[in-house]
Amino acid sequence: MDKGTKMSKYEYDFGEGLKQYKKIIDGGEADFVPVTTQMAEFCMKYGGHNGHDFFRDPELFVRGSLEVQLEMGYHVPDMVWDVYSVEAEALGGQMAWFDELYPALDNTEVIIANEKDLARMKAPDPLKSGRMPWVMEVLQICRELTGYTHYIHYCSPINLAAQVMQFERLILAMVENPKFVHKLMDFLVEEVLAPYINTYLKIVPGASIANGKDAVGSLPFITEEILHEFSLPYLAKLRKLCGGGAGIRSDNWWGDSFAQDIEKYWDIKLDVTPQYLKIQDPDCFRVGTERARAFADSRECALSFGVGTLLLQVGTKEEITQRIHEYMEVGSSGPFGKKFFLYLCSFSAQTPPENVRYAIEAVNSFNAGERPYAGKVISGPEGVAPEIKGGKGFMGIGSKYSGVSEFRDESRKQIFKEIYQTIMDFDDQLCPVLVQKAMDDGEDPLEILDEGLIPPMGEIGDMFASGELFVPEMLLAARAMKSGLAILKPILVKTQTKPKGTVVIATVFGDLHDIGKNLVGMMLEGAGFKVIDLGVNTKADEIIETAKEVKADVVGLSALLTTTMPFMKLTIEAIRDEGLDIPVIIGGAPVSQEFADNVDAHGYGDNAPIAVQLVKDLINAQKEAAA
Ligand code: B1M
Repeated sequence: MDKGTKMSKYEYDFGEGLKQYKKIIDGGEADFVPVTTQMAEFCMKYGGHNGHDFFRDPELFVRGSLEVQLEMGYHVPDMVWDVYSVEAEALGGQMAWFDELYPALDNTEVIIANEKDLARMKAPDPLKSGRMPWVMEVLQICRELTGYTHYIHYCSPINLAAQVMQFERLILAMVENPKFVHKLMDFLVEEVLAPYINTYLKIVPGASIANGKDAVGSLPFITEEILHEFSLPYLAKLRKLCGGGAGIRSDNWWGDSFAQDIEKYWDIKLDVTPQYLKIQDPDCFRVGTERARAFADSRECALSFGVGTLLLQVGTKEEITQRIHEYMEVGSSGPFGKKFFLYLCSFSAQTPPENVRYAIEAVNSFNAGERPYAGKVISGPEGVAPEIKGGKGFMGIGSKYSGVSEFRDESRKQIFKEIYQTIMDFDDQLCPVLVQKAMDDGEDPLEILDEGLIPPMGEIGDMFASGELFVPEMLLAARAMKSGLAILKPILVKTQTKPKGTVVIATVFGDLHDIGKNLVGMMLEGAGFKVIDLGVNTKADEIIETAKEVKADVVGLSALLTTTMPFMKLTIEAIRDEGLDIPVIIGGAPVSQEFADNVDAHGYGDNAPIAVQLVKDLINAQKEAAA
C-alpha cells in the first residue's frame, strides 16, 4: 500500500486531526478540536459514482469516500453506508436502489409481522447474508488504506424492530402484544446484532467499537416509557453479548429537547454511550450549547455537538461559520473543553461542494485562533435557527398551531363528550361501545362522527403539533378513533354518506420516510376525508393514474430528504402536463412555504393539523367555485 511518495505508510493519511479525535475517544484530551462527519452520499455524487455500484463495491466505496474526504481536508475517515438497512436486508428484506441516493430498505414489505413469521426466521450469517460481508470488507479495506480501525455501525434494536415490522405496527404491538415484541427484540439482539458485531470484533484488527444508529429509537418517536421498556434493556443486553465493553454504544439519538428532564435524558445517553455525550441539531440548537456544556462539566465527560444537515446544505457561508464557531467555542470552553469534538451531521448528495469547504474552513479558522463571533451564543430556547426561520416547525412537531383548542366544545351533548374522552384516553375498547350506545339511543351517525369522533383527533393533532404528545400517543388515539368509526362505517355506507373529499397522498420517489405522511393520512381520515395512501418511493405516473381513477380532490406529497424534494416539483409538473386541475399540497421536515411557492404547490403543511386545514380550505374553495 505504501506508494513511497508519502511519509505515512498508509495510502490515505488523515494525520493530526485523526490523532486528536482518537485521543478523546480513548479518554484523553485533544490539542485542537477535531471534526467528524457523515458524507458518503456527498462523496458518491461529487466523485461521479452511481448508487448501485457505490454501495455494492467495497473498494469503490472506501476509496471514493476517502479521496473526497482528504481532498476536502476532513479529519476522520468516515464510512457511513445505508446503516439502517443492512441487517434487515440480511433477514430477507427487499432493497430500493437509486442512482444518486443512499439505497434503503423497501419498507412497504413487512419482514416479520407476527409470531409465525418470527418462528420462520433464520438468523443471518454475518459472513454470507446480504451485504453484511460487504460491510466487513469495507471496514477491513478502510483499515488497510488508512491504518484507522473504523467502527461498525449497526441498526439499534428498536430501530431494527421498526424496520422489520414497520414503525406504526411495532408501536401498536408494544401495547397490544408486548410479549411478542420482547421476543422479537430478543431474536434481533441475540441472533442478528450480536453475531454481526462479534464477527466484526473478531475479524477486523483493533476493532472495539460498534455504534448504533437509532433514528426512531429517540423521543418523540418513542415515549420515555418505551425507551425504558423496549430500548435500554436491549442495548444493555447487546453490550453484554458483545464482551461488555463501553465501545458497544448508540450515539445518535435525537429528541433531547422533548425530554421531561433533559439532564436525566443526558445521563441515560451517557449510560448508553459512556465515551462522550453527543447532542445534535436540531436539538442542540434548541436546548442551547451552554446548558449542555454545563452538564458535561458536571459529569466531567467528553462532549460533542452536531451541526444540522439542513444548515450545512442551505445555509450561507456566514451562517455555517457562525454555527460552527459557536459550537466549537462553547464546546471547547472550561476545564473539560479539551475533550470536545465537533460533528457535522450529514452532507447529502445535494450539498453544494462550496458548503462542504466552508464548513472545514470554519473548523480550521477556529482552530487557528480566529474568533469573529467570540462570545456570541445564538443557540438556546429563544434562538431562531436560520435554516428553519419563517415559522418552520421542528422535526414536524413543535410549531404551535391553534393553542387553545376549538375542538373542546363544552356545550356538546354528554354522549359526544364521552366518546371524545375515550379517544383522548386512547381507549379502543370503550369507544366502539359508546358509539354503539349513541346509535342505539337514536343519534344521527353523521353527528356522532362530526361531534364525537372528529373533534378529539383535531385536539390530539394540535397537542402533537405543539410537542405535548409524542408519535406513539398519536397512533393510539387514531386506533381508538378507528375502533369507533368501524361501528359507524356500515351505516354511513348504507345511507350513502359521502366523505368530505378524496385525497391521494404519497411520499415521493426516492424517499422511504413515511411516519409524517402516515400521521397526515390519519388526521385526514380522522377529519372525515377518504384517503388513498400510495405509500413511499412513489413515481409521478402512479400518483396521476390513481388521482384520475379515484377522482381525487387534492393530492398530498411528502418528502423528508432534501435530495428527494426535487421530485415534488417534477410530480407537480407531471400533474399539470397531464391537464389535471387537482390542487397539490406538500409537506415534510425539509419543505418550506418558500419551496412550495417555488414549485407552484397549492399549499404547504408545516404539520398534520395544518395539512388537514389546507385540504378543508381547498375543497371548500372548489365547492364554492362550482356553486
Ligand atoms: Co432518515 N433522514 N434516513 N430515517 N430520518 C432524516 C430525514 C435526516 C434529516 C437525518 C440526518 O440529519 N442525518 C437525513 C436527511 C438528510 C437530508 O436530506 N439532507 C436522513 C437520512 C440521510 C436517511 C438515510 C439516507 C440514512 C442512511 O441510510 N444513511 C435513510 C434514507 C432512506 C430513504 O428514504 N431513501 C434514512 C432512513 C431513516 C429510517 C428508516 C431509519 C427512519 C424512517 C422510518 C420511516 O419513516 N418509516 C428515519 C427517520 C425516522 C429520520 C428522522 C430521525 C425523523 C424523520 C421523521 O419521521 N420525523 C430524520 C431526522 C430528523 O428529522 N431529526 C431523518 C417525524 C415526522 C412526524 O415528521 O415527517 O416532518 P415529518 O412530518 C410532519 C410534518 O413535516 C408534516 O406533518 C407531519 C406531522 O406533523 N408533514 C406533512 C409531513 N408530510 C406532510 C405532507 C403534507 C403536509 C404536511 O401534505 C401532503
